[in-house]
Amino acid sequence: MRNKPSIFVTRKLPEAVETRLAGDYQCDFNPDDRLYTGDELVQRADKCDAILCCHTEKFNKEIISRLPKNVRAIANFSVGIDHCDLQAAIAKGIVVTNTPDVLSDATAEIAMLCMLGAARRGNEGFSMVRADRWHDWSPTFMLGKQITGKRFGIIGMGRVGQVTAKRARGFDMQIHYHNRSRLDPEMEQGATYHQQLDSLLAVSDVLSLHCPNNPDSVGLLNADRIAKLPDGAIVVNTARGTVVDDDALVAALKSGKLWAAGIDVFNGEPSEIHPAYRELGNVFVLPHLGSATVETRDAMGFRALDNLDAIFAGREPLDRVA
Ligand code: 8YV
Repeated sequence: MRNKPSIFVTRKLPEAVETRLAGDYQCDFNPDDRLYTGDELVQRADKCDAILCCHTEKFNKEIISRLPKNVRAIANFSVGIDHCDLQAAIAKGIVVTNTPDVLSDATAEIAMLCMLGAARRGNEGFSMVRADRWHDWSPTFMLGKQITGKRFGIIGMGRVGQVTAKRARGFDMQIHYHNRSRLDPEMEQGATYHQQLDSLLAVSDVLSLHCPNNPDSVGLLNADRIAKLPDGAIVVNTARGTVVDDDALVAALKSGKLWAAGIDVFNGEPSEIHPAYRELGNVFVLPHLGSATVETRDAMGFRALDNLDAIFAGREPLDRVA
């Protein structure tokens, strides 16, 4: 009988996912969940047929070019593939897949948490109670911004953007969006399309970022664009830190141009984030928890495995990105 294909699994995955992996493949697991260096990634790929990795492993041009010939596929445990040089993978004949759809609900939930945390001063309130600094109540105590009925602007109306719009409608928010192309009316669900980004910015009481990290989106939310938001707007980022110019966002949060920001993803995450995000009261921060639910992480693992199963059965994987 032919040996089972061998998979290098770069991070510790949920138990149910590792159980299925162990049943169907020969696996090089990472039980200590150590973050491998680029050299280690190349070394450990030595005998595997495919790599199952996360966004924490940077498969850049250099690393991909050094991968041994036995590597047929890189199955990402993520929807974002900005950590993977797709052109380099194509040049080497390596199939790359991702895990769309299954994390849209979880990420939209985190976008709502970030929005509410920012609007209702979640960071200040939480810190006050925990540090035993809450000793009074008054009618004017810690007033926040109500979001019900306000305008919710979305940059990037893909899968996550659309689910987030649906959740925001639950707060009677009016949905506006900017996207490369306009959605069909049944997907738009009454949302207002803005072909020009500037026109979206002008009406975004809450601006929520849902675009991928690519050359077009790096630094997209810069000082000029922040200036076009309504005074007192709220910025929510559950996409990628790279979409934001941190100095510009911090300046606007300090000056009062923006009311607050709710941020789940950062430039330099996890440890090299802009220091002001740890200090400013009007920033509600989370450590990249967008897809971090039991249900979603299982689903992401199974989706990555479905892709590997297809590849090794000689079928086209559902989520091929290269
Ligand atoms: C994932 C994400 O948890 O899927 C993505 O692109 O940003 C996250 O929600 C992470 O990337 C897992 O590798």
